[in-house]
Amino acid sequence: MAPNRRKPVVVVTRKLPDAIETRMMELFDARLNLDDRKMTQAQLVEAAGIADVLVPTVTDRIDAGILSKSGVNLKLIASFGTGVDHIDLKTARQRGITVTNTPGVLTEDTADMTMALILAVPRRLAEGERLVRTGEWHGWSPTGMLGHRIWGKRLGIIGMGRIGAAVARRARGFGLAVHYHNRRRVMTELETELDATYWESLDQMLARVDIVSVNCPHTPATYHLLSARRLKMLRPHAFVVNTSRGEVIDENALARMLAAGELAGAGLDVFENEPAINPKLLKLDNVVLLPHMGSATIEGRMDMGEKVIINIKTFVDGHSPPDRVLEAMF
Ligand code: 8YV
Repeated sequence: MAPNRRKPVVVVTRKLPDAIETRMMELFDARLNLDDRKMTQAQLVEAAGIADVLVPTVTDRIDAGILSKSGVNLKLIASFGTGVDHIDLKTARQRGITVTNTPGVLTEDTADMTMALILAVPRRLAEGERLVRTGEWHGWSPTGMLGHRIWGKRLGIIGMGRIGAAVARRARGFGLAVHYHNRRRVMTELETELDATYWESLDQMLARVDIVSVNCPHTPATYHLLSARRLKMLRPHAFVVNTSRGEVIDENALARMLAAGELAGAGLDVFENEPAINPKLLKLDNVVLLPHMGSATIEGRMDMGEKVIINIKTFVDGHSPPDRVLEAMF
C-alpha cells in the first residue's frame, strides 16, 4: 500500500491472543470479535462485504455462498490455521482472492498431542484417570488396568508431511517401527532418518500395523479415506488416532467397529461434525476424546497470529505473501 492510503480493513472472525490483536490494531483497521462468538453465515457475508482482508479460523465455513457475495475490496483471506478445508479455494481463485494459512508453527504441538494419544489409548490413561476420580479404584492388583505395550509395535502414519514426520521422530523414541502411506514417497534422506517403511498401498499398510495415525489434510481425495471398507482391514487389536480432520475417517463406521470390538480403541482430537460428537463414541471406554486441541498452546497461537500478520502485511505492501495456498497443494 502507498504510505498515505487508508489502512486495510481486516475482519478477524474469532478472539485471538491479546498481543496479536493489539499489533493488528496498530497496523490495520482491524475489526475484532472480542466476545469470541462464532459468526453466523449471515455475519460472515457481512464481514466479507466490508473487509479488505478476512481472517477466519477452522470454525468458519468460507464457501461459495459467502465468497460470491464478497465485496470488491476483499482480496485476501489470511486464515488463522494450517488446514484450509473450510475455505472454497476454487471460488476464491476465480474471484481473484488470495488465500494464506499458517503452516509449520503448529507442527511440534500437534505431533506432541498425537503422541500423547498414541500413548494414552493403548495404556488406558483416560480410563485410569476416570477410575481414580470416581472413587472406583480399590487398590493395585496384578491384573488391574492392563493395557498394551507401545514398544515394539508398528505405527502406520497416513500423510508424511511436516506433522507426520514429527510424529515419526517421537514414535521412534518410544520404540515404534514407523510405516507410512503418502501420496508420494518422501525423500530417501527423510525415510532413512525415520527408518520408515513406505506403503504405496494404504490397504496393504493397514492390514499390518498396530496403531494408525491420521496426519494428512482433509481434501476431496482424503474424505473418508479410512472408509468402512478400509477400517475393516485393520486387525481387531489395532488402535486409531486422529489429530487431523474428522472427515478423513468414516466416524460412524469407526464408532460401530469400536463398539463391536472389531477395533481396540481410538484417540480422537477431531470429529466429522464438530463440535457435535457421535453419541456412540461418548459411550465407549476405549476411546479418548479431545476438543480439537492438538495445536492449542499459547506459544503456537502467538506464532500463528504472527504468521497471519506477516501474510497480511506482505500482501498489502504489494508482495507475494509467504504462506500463499494454491489449490494444487491440496
Ligand atoms: C487450529 C487446525 O487450531 O490449523 C489447523 O488446521 O486444525 C488447528 O490446529 C485451527 O485450525 C485454527 O483455525
